[in-house]
Amino acid sequence: MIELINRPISIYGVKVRIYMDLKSVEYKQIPVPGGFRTAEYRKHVPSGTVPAIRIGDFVLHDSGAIMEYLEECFPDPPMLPSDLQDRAKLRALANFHDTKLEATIRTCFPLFSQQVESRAEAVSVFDDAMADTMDRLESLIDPQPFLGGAAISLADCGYPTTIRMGERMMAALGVSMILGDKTKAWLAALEANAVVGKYVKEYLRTLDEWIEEK
Ligand SMILES: N[C@@H](CCC(=O)N[C@@H](CS)C(=O)NCC(=O)O)C(=O)O
Repeated sequence: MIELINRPISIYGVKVRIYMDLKSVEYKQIPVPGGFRTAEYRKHVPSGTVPAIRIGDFVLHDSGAIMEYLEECFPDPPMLPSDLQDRAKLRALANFHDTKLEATIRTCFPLFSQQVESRAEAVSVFDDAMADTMDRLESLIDPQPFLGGAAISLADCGYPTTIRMGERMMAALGVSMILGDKTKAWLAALEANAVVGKYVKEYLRTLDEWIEEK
């Protein structure tokens, strides 16, 4: 049995869960052994990050590596195309989620949990960074209606929840996310999928509770 070590607030955890459910991969979600950011957890998962999977003695962190590993274990239905250049393009799009979109959204977390000296200025810097990131995303994608064509691919899985999370956090800070037309149509197609729609709704409830606590 695959154990998925996860926390409900982890956007990377939701990405892996969407992927696993779309593939019908069986797994059991378990809480972080020893607790999040503890020395105990790092004995189990040295990177200290969630999500991670455990299959017997085999432990793997990093959502992208986990999905690539599972894609090789469970090739059907394929969630990466067979053409090498198409595969490479989709991997680059999947990485843009982690290295640019989520990375930009992450910069606003301190605005929720710490006293920031010049709050209005910090929000404005964040707002500009998000506009730039969303503009890059709009130029990068050509959804048909998904990133790899008619079926949801591995590269699609991270985006719907993260975009909605960014939108919610920006609204809580008094600014708005600007979505391009291609991004809007792609998001609508993703959210129309029952698995994706369910996870996005569930995640936004968890996020609202988190924002409320801050
Ligand atoms: N690239 C990693 C990022 C995972 C990540 O940053 N997870 C956050 C929670 S959403 C985390 O575990 N942070 C704890 C830490 O870095 O100490 C992935 O794709 O799994």
